[in-house]
Amino acid sequence: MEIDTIVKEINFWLEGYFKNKGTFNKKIYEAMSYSVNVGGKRIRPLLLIMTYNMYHKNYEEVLPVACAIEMIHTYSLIHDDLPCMDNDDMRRGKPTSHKVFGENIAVLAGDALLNEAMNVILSVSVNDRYVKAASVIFLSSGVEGMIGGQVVDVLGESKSNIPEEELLYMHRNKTGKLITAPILAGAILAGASKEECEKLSQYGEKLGLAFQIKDDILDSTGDEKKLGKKVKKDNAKNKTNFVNKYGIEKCNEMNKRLTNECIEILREIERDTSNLVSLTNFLLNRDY
Ligand code: GRG
Repeated sequence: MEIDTIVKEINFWLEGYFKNKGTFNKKIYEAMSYSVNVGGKRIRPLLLIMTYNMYHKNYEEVLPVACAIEMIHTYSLIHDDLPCMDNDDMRRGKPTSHKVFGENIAVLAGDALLNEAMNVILSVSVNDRYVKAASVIFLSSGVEGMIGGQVVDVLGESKSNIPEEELLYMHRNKTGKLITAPILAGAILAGASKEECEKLSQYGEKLGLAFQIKDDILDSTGDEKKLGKKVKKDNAKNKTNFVNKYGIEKCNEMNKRLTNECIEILREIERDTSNLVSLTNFLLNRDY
């Protein structure tokens, strides 16, 4: 399985999805497509496909579900960039949705992507596994997941040093849940055993935390052009993150330790986990 080939297939599906859609409402498809197709590493759909592919070769069957998660992720980025949230001008190397389409259309484009993700998943759901996978995905992006974490993030803006427990809650939910969800959904869709699902969930939780720590490291030391977004935002807002709480060195150590633990868990699964191992290592070493 070539990672580049899958990314191309994901991009092809996502580009095709919005083509020739709409009448008087055409603008909303344009805005949705703009943010989805302007770039992005496609980590979440890749995680779903790679997990599913450990069990079955025909990953094309679950490609729409994988792409639906990318729609949910993109909705969260559009809303996160709004003036009432982080107020960012650049995302994925291009002007943010509200800069291009205005705030009203950007809000609607985010809402519409979440809604469309549900439509996509429902339209391909042929058995109980899809219902279970959908439940994982929508619980993870909701109040007990991504939105819950974002609430703590927003409320934390006025506090300069939030306790470790709250910081972990914030990141496990805001970022971590939407990293674990595609892994678990991929396993459920593939019919993985309960034990394998448990192991893959543990892997996802550690990967999600490592992903956020790396995100904080890149926010502190990364290159704005490579990242395609503004850096050092947390310090400007006096917001607690892993780097300003523990320092770069400790964060690098934590990141390496979590990555090794992720790989250990993958080794305990008696399947070909080599693609997930490669992706895990890529996420540790990435500079964008
Ligand atoms: C519902 C009003 C309302 C707002 C929702 C839920 C939410 C706002 C925001 C979620 C917070 C958020 C943006 C989390 C994502 C954190 C993160 C590390 C994003 C970057 O992900 P990458 O690196 O980005 O995978 P690319 O661009 O590569 O896909």
